[in-house]
Amino acid sequence: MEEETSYLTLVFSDEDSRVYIFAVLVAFLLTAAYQTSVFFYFKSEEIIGKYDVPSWDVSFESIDLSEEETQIIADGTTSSYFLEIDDSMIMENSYVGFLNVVVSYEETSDNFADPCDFVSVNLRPEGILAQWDNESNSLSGSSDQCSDILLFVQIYPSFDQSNVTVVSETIDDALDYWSNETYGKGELNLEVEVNTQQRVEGLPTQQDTDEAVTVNWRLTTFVPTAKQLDN
Ligand SMILES: [Ca+2]
Repeated sequence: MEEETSYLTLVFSDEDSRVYIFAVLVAFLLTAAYQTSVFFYFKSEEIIGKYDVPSWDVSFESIDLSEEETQIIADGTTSSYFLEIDDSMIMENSYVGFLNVVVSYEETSDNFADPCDFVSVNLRPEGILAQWDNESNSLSGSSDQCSDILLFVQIYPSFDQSNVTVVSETIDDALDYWSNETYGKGELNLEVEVNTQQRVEGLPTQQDTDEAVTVNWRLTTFVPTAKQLDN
């Protein structure tokens, strides 16, 4: 202890040594300060950068298009209803989301106590690009109670009218997924079969030979917009 103290005293008592130690100390502190500032400056930029990709709230303005057609379908026959979906029908910057179909009929024979006919419908899974395997789809149905038959087809993937959050660099990237105009374009074919039912079979005055069936196509299209969210 004595020796060390005397050694240090010796070192610090020497002018050159003091200058040298001071210079080394300053150099060390400057280097440390520089490295620390570099770390915090550039690393923090990098860390912030990772969370700097903006989030977008994508919302959809829905526009429903409706077309209706009524046909008189003879007993025991099948008739097709067609829906043509093309650019003239779909507004610019809008896309085809999904389709609802309502098939309706009533008993129109005027025969006394004539029961409702049997109507069955089948939407052929072809003609347009759609999510034909979607589990929400309802492509066929029937009724013998004069009740409406409801069908549904998911056309644009994942579209259900609710907002989605997208992380992307630009607004165009955020809207890119929601800007595919190939979905839903083409022609759909709904087959409708009628089998009449009558109260008394074979009685000429009670003949029920056909039925009027109305098909209402309700196509939901959408215009997507994106708004940047505060991170
Ligand atoms: Ca009938």
